[in-house]
Amino acid sequence: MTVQKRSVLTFLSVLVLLVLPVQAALSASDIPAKDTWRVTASSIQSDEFKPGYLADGNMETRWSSRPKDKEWARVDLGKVVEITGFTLHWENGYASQYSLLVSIDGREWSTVYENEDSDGQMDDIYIRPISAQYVLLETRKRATGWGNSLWELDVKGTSDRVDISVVDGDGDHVSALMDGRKDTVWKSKAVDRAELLLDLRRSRNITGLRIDWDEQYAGSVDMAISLDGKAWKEVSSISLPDGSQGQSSFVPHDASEVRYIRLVLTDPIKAQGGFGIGDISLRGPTEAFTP
Ligand SMILES: [Ca+2]
Repeated sequence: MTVQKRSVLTFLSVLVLLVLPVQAALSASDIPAKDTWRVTASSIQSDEFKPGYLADGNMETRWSSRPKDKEWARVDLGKVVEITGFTLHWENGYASQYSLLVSIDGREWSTVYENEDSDGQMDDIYIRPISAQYVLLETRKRATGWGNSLWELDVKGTSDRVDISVVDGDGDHVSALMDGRKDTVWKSKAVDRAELLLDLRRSRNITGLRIDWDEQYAGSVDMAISLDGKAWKEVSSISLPDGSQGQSSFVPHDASEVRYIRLVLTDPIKAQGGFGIGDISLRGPTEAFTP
């Protein structure tokens, strides 16, 4: 090979190295269509409950593992994308304890979400955005004697992310409000009233939300919803019982299409004021509002 050819090749390979990450970054915002995913699982209950049925877009087909606690299902999305969350549509045979892990290469995994007390139905999960190609659901404990069974698993991309802003009360770590973790906490300033605004960025059928409190819970929570961010409808108002530190609150409303959610926190439990929230998660129309 001549020096000239080699330098052209070197130039080309440098060019490829420069161009590839840009392409990856551009394509990272979309989650590939489900019919291109490859789904595998630790086991099936029978041929009627194949792994692929948890990602066929059909809510009448499902994957079910054999009736054991520690089972798994793995999705290969086909390329590296930015993942911002998941929606798990459980069948009655759900896992009350499970973890979600992601990986770039299918070998090294990072745990991005852990649930110790799922109530089944739909788990709508938001995480700190992370690049990955593979998603792994690891079940740890079943809620029933049946296998672990999912009607459908959705993976959220950048366009599904919820924008949260603190209108009143300010405070640090706003991103901790919806990162799927209770141990990362948003704390407001020492105020008697805080106001949070959630923009779901498209209208969704939401029936309320769950708030996982830090030590400084709010004695009262008011919730309003809007489709356009201008016309608001007050839909829910709850009072928290004494001793709600570290507990979860459910703020329900009648099912309706929602894009914006406004939460107003008042009655701080401490004289100096201030509120703390570990996580906020959304509830869908099939959810039963029992803690
Ligand atoms: Ca299905």
